Parts: sequence; C-alpha cells; structure tokens
Amino acid sequence: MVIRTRRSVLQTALGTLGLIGASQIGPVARAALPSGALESEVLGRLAGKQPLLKRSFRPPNYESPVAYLNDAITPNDRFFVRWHLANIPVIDATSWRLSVGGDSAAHAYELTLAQLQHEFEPVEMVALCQCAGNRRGLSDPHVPGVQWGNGAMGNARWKGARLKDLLVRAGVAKETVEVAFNGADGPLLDGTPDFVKSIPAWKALDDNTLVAYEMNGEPLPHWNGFPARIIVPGWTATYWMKQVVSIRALPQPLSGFWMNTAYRIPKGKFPVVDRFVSQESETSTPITEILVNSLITNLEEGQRFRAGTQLVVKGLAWDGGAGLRHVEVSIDAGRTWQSAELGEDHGRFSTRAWQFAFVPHARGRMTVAARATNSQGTTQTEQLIVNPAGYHNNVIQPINVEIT
Ligand SMILES: Nc1nc2c(c(=O)[nH]1)N[C@H]1C(S)=C(S)[C@@H](COP(=O)(O)O)O[C@H]1N2
Ligand SMILES: [Mo]
Repeated sequence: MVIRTRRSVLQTALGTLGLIGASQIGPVARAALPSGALESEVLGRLAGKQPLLKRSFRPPNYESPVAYLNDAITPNDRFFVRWHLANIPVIDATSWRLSVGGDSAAHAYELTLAQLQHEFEPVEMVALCQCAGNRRGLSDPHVPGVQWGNGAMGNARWKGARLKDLLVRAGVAKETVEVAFNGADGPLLDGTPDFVKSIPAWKALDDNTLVAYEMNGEPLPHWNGFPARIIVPGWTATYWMKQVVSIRALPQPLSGFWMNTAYRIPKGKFPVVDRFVSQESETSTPITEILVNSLITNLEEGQRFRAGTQLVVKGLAWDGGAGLRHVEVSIDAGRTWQSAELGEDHGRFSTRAWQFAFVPHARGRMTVAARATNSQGTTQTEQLIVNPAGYHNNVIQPINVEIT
C-alpha cells in the first residue's frame, strides 16, 4: 500500500503553485524538498501491530502515521518500532532473567519477571518515547540514517519498578559514574557492535527512571521490548533499552560505538539543560533531553475546508520534562499567534493534547502552524539546527489548507 506523505502532497501543492524551490512561506521557513528524501511511503505490517510506515524491514523500523498520534496516549498496536540490530529474539517470560550488578555494585543478583513485578514498589508514569532522529527525513540538507517523518514517537502509560530500587538492592557504590544497559538483541554479523547504552548515575538514581514491564496496562509488545525495558522520562529514546537483560553500575564511563560515536550532538548548539559530563568530548556530547516541540495531527497538506464553518486544529505538544508554558497556533503563516486550549495533563513527561477552534472567512490558501514553549521559556526553532545525524528537529511545521 502506498500513501502520500505530507511532504509529497506538499511538493505537489507547491509544484502546482509554481513554488518548488521556494524556501520561505511567510515568516515561517518551509524548506524545499531535500534531495534523497522519500516521496512516498509504504505501510507495512508487523505481527500484533496496525499498519505502520515502513522505513526498513531488517532491522525493523516502522513509524506511526501522524493520524495515529491524534490522542495523547498512543495505543500499543499503533506505537512506532525502532531496532538497530536485526537479531531480535522472541523472549520467553519464564526463562528471561535480568542481571543487576557491575563493578560499582557490591552484590550482583538476578531477577525473574515475577520478582521484578512483585519485589519492588510498582510506579506508573505517562512518558513520551521519542527517537532522537524523529523527523530526520525532513532535514535539509539531507542527512543519512533512517528517514523518519513525524511518527518516530509514542506516548504511553508505563508501569514498572524504579531503577534506583534495583540498584540499591545491589549495593550500588556512591562513586558510580554511569549505569549501563544491554538488551537481548544482537547483531547478525560478528563485528557489528552490540547495542549497549549508559546513562549518568544521577539519572539512573532519579525516582522517575523505571524498569517497565507494562505499557498502557498490558505486557509490553514484543516489538517494544517485552518483557521489560528501561524508561528514561524526558530523555530521547536511545537510552530506553528494550528486552533489557543486564544493568551494570560502572565506576568509569562506558565506551563503545553507541556511546562514543552514535547519538551525539555538537556541544552548545541546542538549548538543552541536562548534561552527560562523563561522556562529553571537547566538541560533542551525548544527546540528553527531548526538546520542546509540537505536532498538528488532524490536518493534511492541501486539505479543503468551508469558509464560515468552524475548523478545529488538533495536535500534541511536549518537552523534556520542564513542563509546557503554552501552545500557540498561527493561521497566517506565522505572522500572528493565538493560544491553543490545552487538554488533560498526564504529567510533565507526557505529551499534551491541544486544540484551537476558529471560523475561517477568507477564501484561498491558509497556512496553519503550531508552536510550543516550555516553562524555561524555550520555544521551537524556525530554522533547522543542522547537525550530522539530524537529531533534535523541532522546527515549526506550517501546513497549507484551502478555504473554499
Ligand atoms: N534493545 C534495544 N533497545 C532499544 C533499541 C535497540 O535497538 N535495541 N533502540 C532504541 C531507540 S534508538 C529507540 S528510538 C527506542 C524505540 O522504542 P520503540 O521501538 O518501543 O518505539 O528503543 C530504544 N531501545
Ligand atoms: Mo532512536
């Protein structure tokens, strides 16, 4: 099944209007199509999932169509899937074991799933899982990597044990520098580095960091990390280790491809607050918290609406846990902005639904855009902050509709 992307529809619309190559539509920048960008998208089906937009099959990388993100909580069967390595075992819940230890732990131990569920206080939290590379496919200039559109994100209610409680039981030393995670997945070929990640000790010991065994009231789907994954609320999903089998407290920084080379951003370019000091180099740092962002979920490029009839623009907004201050909507290509109405608050790590209702009168093209601002006063950017891997894209996204 082939559907058109917002971008391909946009291209057609711009083409019709003779605007291809234009990089500005009003005060809000609209990048021309980067070369190499996908112009159509293929829906694929993974077992247990609704159709998702297939970016690659091996390893499986599937994103949620924007329409699936219309509600604040993303259902499990509509939640995106991202794996780096193609050897993904089917885990048997009874034989699965989680080992907790490392050189900075006094006594290592193993947990069964039942022990993880019953020997630690359960905590529930709604949190956004967003790939660092979400929207990479919209980068201009084009950057290599999975060409994600807007749907490499999902928001769920997670239930699990506090990572801190597991670490305390292991007698974690106060000199611990980082806590490292490994999952059961592995490379198909020798020589491909295993996916192992670490977070700073302070983040691992944060009350909000979990080892989750439930997602929206159900066991985690296989593709999202059954039977347990790490939840690092507010931070990009690269640290949210799925099918976790080992947790290690380390007295020194973890080295390896996935820390030293991948998932790093240039220092000082982004308005991030959280630091990962033990992994910083002179010029780069591991990616940390999610940037403030928003998404219009119910409009499509080129869609037609009647003049004189109410139009309700809907979407989501989020940030890395500082909390949202407001969401604004522009219906005049970014010249003026008005406050949107915020929906239910599921906590500071969750996305927040919003809507903006108005009656369009003037016929013709209308450029609609949304912009979120967090409690630190940080807002979305108008121009892409260029970085080699296309991370942290929170550029304001105009959508053109026709009022007839
Ligand atoms: N074991 C394992 N965990 C992993 C990954 C992986 O490749 N293997 N990818 C990470 C990345 S980069 C992302 S974006 C999220 C995706 O989570 P999801 O598949 O549940 O959407 O999982 C993270 N956890
Ligand atoms: Mo990711």
